[in-house]
Amino acid sequence: RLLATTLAGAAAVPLVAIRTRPANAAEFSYKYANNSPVTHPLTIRTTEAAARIKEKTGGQVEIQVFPNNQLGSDTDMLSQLRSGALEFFTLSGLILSTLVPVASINGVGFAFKDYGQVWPTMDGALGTLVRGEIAKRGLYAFAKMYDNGYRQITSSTKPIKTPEDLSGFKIRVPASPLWTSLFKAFGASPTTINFNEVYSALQTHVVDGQENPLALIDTAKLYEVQKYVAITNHMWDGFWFLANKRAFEAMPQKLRDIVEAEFNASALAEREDLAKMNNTVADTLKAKGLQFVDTDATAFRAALKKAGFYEEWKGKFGPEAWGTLEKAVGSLA
Ligand code: X2X
Repeated sequence: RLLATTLAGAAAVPLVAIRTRPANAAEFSYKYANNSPVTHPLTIRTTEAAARIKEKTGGQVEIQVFPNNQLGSDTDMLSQLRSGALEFFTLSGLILSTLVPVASINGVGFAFKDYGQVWPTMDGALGTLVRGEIAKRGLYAFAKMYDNGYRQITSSTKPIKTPEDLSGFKIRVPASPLWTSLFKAFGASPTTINFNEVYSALQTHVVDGQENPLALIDTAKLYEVQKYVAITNHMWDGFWFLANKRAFEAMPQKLRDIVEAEFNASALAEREDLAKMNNTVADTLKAKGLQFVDTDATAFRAALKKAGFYEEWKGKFGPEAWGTLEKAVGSLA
């Protein structure tokens, strides 16, 4: 009898009250996460995109931004994205390569001479090829990558001036076979550590150095725990803006178009921010006490060649992907 009463009571609740949202609630309430500091242009510009999306969809799409590894490490966030616990995520192609091997191709050492080669390549045929492979893994990559930057090597123990200085050097690298391979080819001793643990790993001397673009070295305050930075430009790295495909396709096409257009527009703005920042960030870091070391890229590149790095990765990526890269940047191996 108690059960009957409860059921009767439940049935008395008008169904329409359960199904109707308050007038101002979003139809799609999604999350976007990243590994970057709140002051980094990546976080600033994606946050702006989320605000524009809310406005342009009349509040139907609300995207909450979780920067700075608030939802965990890159590895954690990639799992969350795949399961659908997270709907949007920006990730370095090199780390994404643990799921989509060809996505690390932009990280081939010294592949891009300058940004004049980077953007036409990643917005062009090579980017299209990588996005095609990403789509096979339940994810969707928006057309425009966000810039991370050209990477430089910092250290707390000694200046790195030549490839020989890297011999046995304990350096943190992100979780990616290409990164480990690159620093082994230099003769260094690379350890895989996610970005959320880098500051403390440097502070406690688990490793003596790491490599990142100057914008991240500044915004993540790595200069507090590092003494030198060697300007090596050994690799260009960028972030794919990724969506969980199921979650993205749950939106009507009209909303999807707005979301993608706004995150793509913010990617272009973020690239500009970093280009501007590149004119000033070295002086900012010098003022904060970081000592700059110039290097000869030819010597570092020759060390990679001698170690068989290019031959190895040419074989791993295969003729189609490698050919597409070389068509854009010239002969590498
Ligand atoms: O983990 C890093 O070093 C970072 C922040 O540059 C990437 O996202 C690859």
